[in-house]
Amino acid sequence: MALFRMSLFLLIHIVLLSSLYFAEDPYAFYDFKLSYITVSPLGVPQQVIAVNGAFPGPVVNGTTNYNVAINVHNQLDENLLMTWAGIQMRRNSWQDGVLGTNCPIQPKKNFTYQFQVKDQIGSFFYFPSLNFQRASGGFGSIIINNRNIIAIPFAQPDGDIVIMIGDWYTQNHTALRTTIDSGEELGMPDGVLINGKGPYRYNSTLVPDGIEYETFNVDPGKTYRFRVHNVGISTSLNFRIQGHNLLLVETEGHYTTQQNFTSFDIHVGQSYSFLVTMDQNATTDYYLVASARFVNESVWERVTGVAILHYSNSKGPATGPLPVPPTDIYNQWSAMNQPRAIRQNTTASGARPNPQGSFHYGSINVTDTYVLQSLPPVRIDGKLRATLNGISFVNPDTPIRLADLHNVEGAYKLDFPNKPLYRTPQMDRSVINATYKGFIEVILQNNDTRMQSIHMDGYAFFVVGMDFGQWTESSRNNYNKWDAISRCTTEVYPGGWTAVLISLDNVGVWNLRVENLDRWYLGQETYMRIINPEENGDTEMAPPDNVIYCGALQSLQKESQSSSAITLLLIGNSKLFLTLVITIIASIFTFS
Ligand SMILES: *[C@@H]1O[C@H](CO)[C@@H](O)[C@H](O)[C@H]1NC(C)=O
Ligand SMILES: *[C@@H]1O[C@H](CO)[C@@H](O)[C@H](O)[C@H]1NC(C)=O
Ligand SMILES: *[C@@H]1O[C@H](CO)[C@@H](O)[C@H](O)[C@H]1NC(C)=O
Ligand SMILES: *[C@@H]1O[C@H](CO)[C@@H](O)[C@H](O)[C@H]1NC(C)=O
Ligand SMILES: *[C@@H]1O[C@H](CO)[C@@H](O)[C@H](O)[C@H]1NC(C)=O
Ligand SMILES: *[C@@H]1O[C@H](CO)[C@@H](O)[C@H](O)[C@H]1NC(C)=O
Ligand SMILES: *[C@@H]1O[C@H](CO)[C@@H](O)[C@H](O)[C@H]1NC(C)=O
Ligand SMILES: *[C@@H]1O[C@H](CO)[C@@H](O)[C@H](O)[C@H]1NC(C)=O
Ligand SMILES: *[C@@H]1O[C@H](CO)[C@@H](O)[C@H](O)[C@H]1NC(C)=O
Ligand SMILES: *[C@@H]1O[C@H](CO)[C@@H](O)[C@H](O)[C@H]1NC(C)=O
Ligand SMILES: CC(=O)N[C@H]1CO[C@H](CO)[C@@H](O)[C@@H]1O
Repeated sequence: MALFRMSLFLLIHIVLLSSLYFAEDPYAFYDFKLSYITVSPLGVPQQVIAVNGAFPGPVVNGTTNYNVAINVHNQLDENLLMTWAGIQMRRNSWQDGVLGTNCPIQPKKNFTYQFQVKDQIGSFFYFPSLNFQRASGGFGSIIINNRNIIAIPFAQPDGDIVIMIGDWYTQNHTALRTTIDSGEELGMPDGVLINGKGPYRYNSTLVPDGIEYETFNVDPGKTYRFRVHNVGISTSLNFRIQGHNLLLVETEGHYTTQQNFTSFDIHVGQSYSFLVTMDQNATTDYYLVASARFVNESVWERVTGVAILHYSNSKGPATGPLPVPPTDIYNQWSAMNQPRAIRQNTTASGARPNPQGSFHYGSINVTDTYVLQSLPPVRIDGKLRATLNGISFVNPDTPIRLADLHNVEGAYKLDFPNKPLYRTPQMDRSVINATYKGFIEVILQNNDTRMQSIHMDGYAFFVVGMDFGQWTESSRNNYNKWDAISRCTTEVYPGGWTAVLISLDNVGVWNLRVENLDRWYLGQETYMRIINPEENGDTEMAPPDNVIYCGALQSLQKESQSSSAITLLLIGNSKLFLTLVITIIASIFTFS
């Protein structure tokens, strides 16, 4: 007994010691319960998806290289997957939370996501990826702070303020799905929410009484970092704060050259950090506005989110008209100057101590070019579908990498065309056969009539060019080969193109999608399968112990999945596990 107690004591001691030993990569644990709650953000009661009872959900806040474990409990009435957009999940597409790589978490079940935010910093957000659920909520912010040893390229702000903006319907995601399934467009949203709340009543005709709005409390003279995310369905939003400049400093994991803007366009799925200095005289509060962009604003007037910036020395409420939006909507060339002006600060350090510009992407030879063209939705087999290169993606029943590992034949096809084929559009399980360690150029050609955001999981890409018209080989002459921003979600103007360069160094299967929810739902996505032909057990992680099986592999699914806190801690940390085993064995020998 004494011996047993002694070893137990030792064991506990060793666990503590080991966790100290691995202190440079600490763990952060979260428990997320996704459930419906009833709220009335626009004055109409509706069921929204809350995380731990909150809408929007809690912030996931860590530091470069943290190991994050998030136990997601599905208390909804339909399948769920959570995706952590922009987190690169290095070698670990098992945790990506999209249908091509993960089996869904069924109602009443849970799944613990475990990943390391390796070599990353910046502002991102998570959301449920299935069934149009993001239209009902379930989203929240992800912050990855710099390690203490790496200075941020600006003075430490006096506070960190998260702002989630997005278009919103008073109908829930199941009702919106029904509309889309019937082949109709969703039409104009009912409003814009800011942090889950409706507009401040800046105009008594436009905004009904009794709507709860968001207030940001600040102190005069201080500078805050505003992290702004467009978590909406499909509307590009113009973000602005009355009387205040927005100093752009970061987007989706890279520090930008610092520039002031009076307003900034944020497209669906994008994240930005701005520094805002409270340098006004506070004779009143100030409006913070997110309004629909590239639409007829007199028709879309109600699609405007309004919150309040309240100085602690404010002398009264905000009054009068909202700050005016950009007046260039019918001159898109001028609007495109803004995204083109987003440059990477090449001398600033990011997640690593070396300068962000030390990866000289401009001098690397391109190995493959893919032209991905999107067209307006078309009918395929009687159903409205959206396509990329004429293919409307159908999710495999068995996730791609699981199918590979278990030799499931025909789960998907590796035949996604590398340019538009102009053949009859079709629905298919076609995936891009990409080459590991390739350096590829992807041309996103938007031949649809609406602004699109294109996102790729597992990667950040360099946005080297953007223009109107058709991309041609000579478009390459104007690429930014020096300080293009590296990010994970780029806008593609209607009737225009965006060119990105991607270094394919992250093994796995990664979703490439249109972030606009309606088009994504209709099939405007595919995957890139990037596999090391000389896989030696190092370039890709093995599936986690708690992997969920479905489709052709359904029979492998264990009924109950239980694991103690310690095994949880050990999954994915073989070094720690080894240390433990060795010490236990050693202690047995020492004491017997
Ligand atoms: C969504 O709305 C529909 C129609 O209004 C309603 O029948 C359904 O119960 C709602 N679903 C959820 C999950 O709130
Ligand atoms: C995130 O964590 C950092 C340090 O751990 C803390 O300074 C910061 O206030 C936190 N931010 C939020 C939004 O919780
Ligand atoms: C489900 O949650 C329990 C704890 O509540 C945990 O022990 C178990 O590992 C989780 N299941 C999965 C598949 O992650
Ligand atoms: C409120 O909005 C309506 C509709 O756009 C407009 O006619 C009216 O002038 C606005 N009222 C004020 C006080 O600005
Ligand atoms: C941005 O504007 C602020 C005033 O709001 C000013 O103090 C600052 O110098 C400007 N910064 C740059 C880089 O233009
Ligand atoms: C405060 O600033 C506003 C806007 O710049 C200006 O119109 C007003 O006159 C100022 N008030 C005082 C008391 O300085
Ligand atoms: C915006 O819509 C209004 C109302 O339908 C219309 O009168 C106006 O001409 C439109 N503006 C433009 C620039 O198309
Ligand atoms: C770039 O980052 C450096 C820190 O390395 C900073 O001193 C400089 O002001 C930044 N430049 C711009 C234009 O933002
Ligand atoms: C890139 O391509 C050029 C021309 O094809 C060739 O001369 C050069 O050696 C290549 N550079 C590298 C790094 O492979
Ligand atoms: C995928 O590409 C590799 C070369 O990168 C090639 O060897 C393989 O045959 C391709 N697979 C298919 C199914 O086209
Ligand atoms: C919206 C858009 O870009 N439409 C273009 C699609 O492509 C055809 C021909 O390739 C053009 O004529 C359209 O203007």
